[in-house]
Amino acid sequence: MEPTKGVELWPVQLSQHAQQVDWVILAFTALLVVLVLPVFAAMIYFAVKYRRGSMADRSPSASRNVWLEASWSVIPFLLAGVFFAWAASLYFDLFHPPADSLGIDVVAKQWMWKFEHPGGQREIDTLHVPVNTPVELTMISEDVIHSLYFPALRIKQDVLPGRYTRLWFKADKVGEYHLHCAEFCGTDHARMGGSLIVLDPEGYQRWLGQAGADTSLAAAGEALFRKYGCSGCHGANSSVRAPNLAGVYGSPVPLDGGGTVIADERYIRDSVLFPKKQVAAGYKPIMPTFQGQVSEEDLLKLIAYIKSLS
Ligand code: HEC
Ligand SMILES: [Cu+2]
Repeated sequence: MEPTKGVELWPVQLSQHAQQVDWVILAFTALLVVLVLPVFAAMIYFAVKYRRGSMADRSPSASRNVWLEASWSVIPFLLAGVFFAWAASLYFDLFHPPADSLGIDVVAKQWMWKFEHPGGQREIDTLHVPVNTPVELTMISEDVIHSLYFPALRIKQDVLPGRYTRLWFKADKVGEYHLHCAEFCGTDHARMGGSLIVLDPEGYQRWLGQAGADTSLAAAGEALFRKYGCSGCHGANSSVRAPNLAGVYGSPVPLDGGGTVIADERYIRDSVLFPKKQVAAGYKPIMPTFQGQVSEEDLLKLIAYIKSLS
């Protein structure tokens, strides 16, 4: 399958979400035409009627119709409100991935996209996913702001340094589609793209096998957990008083100085890079920072490992 070349004004609709986005755009365009056409018609009509030298009656109108005047403000306002609600609900969908989504990690850097599958398969600038399966991307940048854009899915999300962002989709057609960086990010920004390859489930399994990975993300994370000395403090038979990380992912952690925080990806990443920022209640702030030592990819592996302990 060749990716479509040239300008794609109306790319294929690769998901239900994409169809709905197109409906909003089409309907909103139709609404604008309906609202704007009478205005232009009236403009042309009055321009002709009251042209210089015409004999039209120019005396001020004696009557006023308040209801008519109010209606052309209120009706478009209400119609725009309907569109606001419609588009907002579509937008909110983007923040509610199904619980059974396939999680794939994305690390962006000048100028490439690195994708990591849970089984440890890695690929660059090409993303293989199974069809009809919700896929959730956890994304972070190693340098500047990038933005991952899938035209066929009608979704786009900034990828930031220092903070995870997410994107989810469910592609419903097998094939090869474009992905792009949609945020100007330096010299080779224009070349920071690649393909999204949607495979049937067997094809995806076959691809996973071929792509080959020695270890799953979580297992690679476990090795790093020892390499960086985390296990020296957090391990079962450590003499240091440090929290046991089993089950911590997704649960509330009481903090020193009050308050609690849900231990999500952000919290774990921050715990490793900025341990003093949020200290778990009942512990001394003795954890050293690993800033500058652990790469974003390794952080994602450590997180995969800590998640796997739950
Ligand atoms: C010198 C001992 C030490 C080392 C080494 C260490 N930690 Fe910690 N860690 C702690 C202590 C003590 C806390 C609790 C206090 C705090 O939140 O800073 C903690 C807290 C955490 C938390 C928050 C857990 C919770 O229940 O809130 C995470 C996640 C974490 N560490 C992960 C790691 C990872 C990953 C590494 C290796 C890259 C690591 N730690 C290395 C001592 C250590
Ligand atoms: Cu970029």
